[in-house]
Amino acid sequence: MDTATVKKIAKYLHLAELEKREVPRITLQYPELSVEEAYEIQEHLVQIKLEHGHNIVGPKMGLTSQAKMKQMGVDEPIYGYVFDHMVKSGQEISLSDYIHPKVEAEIAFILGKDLEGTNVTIHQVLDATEYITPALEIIDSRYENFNFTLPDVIADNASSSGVLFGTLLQPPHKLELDLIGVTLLINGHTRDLGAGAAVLGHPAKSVAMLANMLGRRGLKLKAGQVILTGGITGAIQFEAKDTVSAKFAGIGSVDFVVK
Ligand code: OOG
Ligand code: MG
Repeated sequence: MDTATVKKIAKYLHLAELEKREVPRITLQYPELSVEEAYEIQEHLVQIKLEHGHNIVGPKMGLTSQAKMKQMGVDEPIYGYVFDHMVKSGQEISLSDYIHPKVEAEIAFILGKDLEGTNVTIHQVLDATEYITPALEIIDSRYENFNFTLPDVIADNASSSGVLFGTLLQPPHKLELDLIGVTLLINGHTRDLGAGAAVLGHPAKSVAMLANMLGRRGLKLKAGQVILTGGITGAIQFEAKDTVSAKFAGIGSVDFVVK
């Protein structure tokens, strides 16, 4: 795929995000699109967002649990980027800011040191992690009916759209992150549940895999970045007036109300 086409597709996806409009997935027109080319499109999309004055909060992992892979029909973890404009600080979100949003409960890592290379281990991740905190990620695929193949979703920055963090920050050392239970509730009703181990056996493994995927592209995880490790449960659609909460054992909760 030539650079002009890569750039054209990145612009197409950026415009869909800006205009909050669902668009046909790109593999309908480019059925041969490879994972490698999809990451090139994603890099251009990231570049466009940087040129628009947005800053990267951190890369994120996606499709790291069986629940998510089964739900989306994709069987490989991917990464994308969370930007500062996606982080919601209040407890209210507006449905009109999204196309067809869904929410997922995740464990986020805040790095105190860089992580670089292609053989980064769980131990190195835990050593480099300053804090962990609970998060609710709002994903909003730019594709019609939230329907995509692996290259489509990679090019679309892994459906990244919004994130809310918990208020409690804890160093990871005293916690058993794989054993942290989480329930995802809408209007007080449990809609899904799981534990940290749903994410590749241990959420730190997701960060290690991310570091190694970036390492293969000559990139690294940087101190200060906040990393989402991937939805523990399936993603749940919400409606106006819903109250959405994720309750995590021992690390706090995250809530928002939909306007
Ligand atoms: C892709 C984004 C996946 C996660 O946590 O699994 C993701 C999608 O499902 O639309 O963020
Ligand atoms: Mg996610």
